[in-house]
Amino acid sequence: MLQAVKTGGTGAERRRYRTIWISDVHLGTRGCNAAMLIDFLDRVDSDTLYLVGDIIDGWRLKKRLYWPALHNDVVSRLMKRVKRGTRVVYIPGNHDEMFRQFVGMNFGGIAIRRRAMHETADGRRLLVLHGDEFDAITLAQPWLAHMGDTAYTALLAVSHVVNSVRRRLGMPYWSLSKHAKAKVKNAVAFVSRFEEVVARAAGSRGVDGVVCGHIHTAETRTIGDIAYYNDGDWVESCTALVEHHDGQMELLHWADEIARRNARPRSIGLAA
Ligand SMILES: [Mn+2]
Repeated sequence: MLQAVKTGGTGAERRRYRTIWISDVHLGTRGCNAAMLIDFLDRVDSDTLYLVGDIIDGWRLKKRLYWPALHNDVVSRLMKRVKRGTRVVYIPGNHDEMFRQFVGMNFGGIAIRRRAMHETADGRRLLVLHGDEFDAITLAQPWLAHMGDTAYTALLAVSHVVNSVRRRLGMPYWSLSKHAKAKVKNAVAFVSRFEEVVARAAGSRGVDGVVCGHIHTAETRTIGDIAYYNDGDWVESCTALVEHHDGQMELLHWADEIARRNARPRSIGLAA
């Protein structure tokens, strides 16, 4: 059940979960939806927070330094969480693989691990990993890597413009890549193949389920007898996976949450 606690800064009620998983934030890139992630972090809390990889985009930062103040705000909110007593586990992905050299260490209260075993409140064992370890097996890069960095950046730029117009019109956030992905048959095939490969690997380790990220496609489904969870990303879909205090899992679509919060009748005067 949800418990709410008063927070100091905003005075807003923070929804409290047992566990939160987020990944694929890509701090250091224009694609990162830092504002929406900050909104999320200011409204939810948890006993444990897993950062499931690609939090900082070291690949892109190497090419060109892009680090707006909002990206610092994300980092400082994460550090504040550690200070408040949240257990934070950071599992570096392929874009932040520079942190993999610190696996096994603890930095400022953040445990850096290659993978983790999470036990849910209802006693299920979940393997937590980023997911890029399966790129070789799935014999395909994620659809976004496949279409190329430049094309993806262009797609995000278009999405950014579309969404700033929509925001001005009071319309909810719209994910371009979500629609593009659904229309590309290869992408759909890749995603389901990735999900099956990850679930099979988890099954061979004798766990009840797996939590990953990497392919920017949020999902909760059962494959065979394995629970497959993908927490999505904060570039396009803006999703998080949460565990309630009774062990029930849920995917939060934060753009939808914001839309519900801001729900108001569309003004009649708007041009069609
Ligand atoms: Mn990745």
